[in-house]
Amino acid sequence: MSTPDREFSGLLTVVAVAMVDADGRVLLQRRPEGTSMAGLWEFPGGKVEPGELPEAALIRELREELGVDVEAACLAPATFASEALGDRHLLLLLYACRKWKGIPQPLHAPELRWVRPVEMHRLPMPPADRPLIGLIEALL
Ligand code: 9L3
Ligand code: MG
Repeated sequence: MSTPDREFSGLLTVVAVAMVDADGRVLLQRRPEGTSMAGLWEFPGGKVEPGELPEAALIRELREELGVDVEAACLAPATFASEALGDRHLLLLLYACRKWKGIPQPLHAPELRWVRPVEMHRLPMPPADRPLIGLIEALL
């Protein structure tokens, strides 16, 4: 059998980032049609591949999804959340980042939005992301 390890563990590790700009706004992206949780506003990121370090996965995802370059030293572990996902569990690791190279582009998402933490409460977000808002508010 060639099922990857993460299938056996039942745990799907996902990394995401709260990019914070000089005005204290945070970048959210809308999940595309045809994906799970389409239309919901999420902290950008994605799955950690087997054997990949979480920070390396996030650097890869940010290049793919937003076209920005981030250094590992600029990724501060912020908090985490878990969510039941069918017969598996999703573990979402959230990093905070205040420094990157390039201007974020919606390369995968239909839309990006810079929002104040208070505005996040009104946006529909995936269940794992929602409990992270409070920490981001406290951080800013
Ligand atoms: N997910 C939830 N919140 C997030 C991210 C980046 C991802 N901030 C969930 C949605 C999918 C799973 O994690 O169920 C994998 O994400 P992706 O690879 O589809 O981005
Ligand atoms: Mg993604």
